[in-house]
Amino acid sequence: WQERLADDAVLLHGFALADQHALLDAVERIAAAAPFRHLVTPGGFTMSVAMTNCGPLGWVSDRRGYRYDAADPLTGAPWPAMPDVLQRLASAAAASAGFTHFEPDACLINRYDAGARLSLHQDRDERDMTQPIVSVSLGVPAVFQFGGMQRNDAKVRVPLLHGDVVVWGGRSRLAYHAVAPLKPNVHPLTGPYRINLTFRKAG
Ligand code: MD3
Ligand code: FE
Repeated sequence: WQERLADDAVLLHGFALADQHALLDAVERIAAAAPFRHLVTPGGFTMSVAMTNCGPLGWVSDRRGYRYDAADPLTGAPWPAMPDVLQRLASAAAASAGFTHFEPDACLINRYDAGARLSLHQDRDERDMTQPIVSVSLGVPAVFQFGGMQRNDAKVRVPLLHGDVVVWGGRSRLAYHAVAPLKPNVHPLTGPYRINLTFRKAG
């Protein structure tokens, strides 16, 4: 079922369950070509979340800043192609939340192990803020913290479970958000990990 989290933010419970095996197979193949790595922030901190990407553009961070790049800085090669199953799931989820014709050109894959977290931030490296973001959660559950347009606004805690999909657009597109430190846990399909796929139209 669908749950409204905020203006233009919708949680689609279990939306990815029918594709769970295909999605995790795809993540494994992508990571074989573009391995998970811990990026460094412009401030010099190493992120606790391990990341890779697929699709025409990948999100990267280093001492010079955050940006989207067509090449994997680790190998110099283009990011692996976005598998059809991922592309179709993202478009279907967006459409189901009212955003038609969503064609992502970037899929950031975040891998959390116990203790890994994402501190409070906005997603503002994309060109067209009228395009939504679709996020797919797989494996170990996490607590997502959803705030407002200002860093200090109150936050709502939203548990995100295996198979959940969230679509953020419109008035929620620039909301602050974070992921609380992952509790040690095991999932039958991912072991100790939480995998999050974040689909964006970046270019
Ligand atoms: C709310 N990832 O990679 S996706 C990120 O679970 C990121 O790995 C989280 O935030 C994760 O930037 C959550 C959910 C998400 C993404 C974009 C948003 C929530 C958002 C943009 C606006 C508001
Ligand atoms: Fe984000």
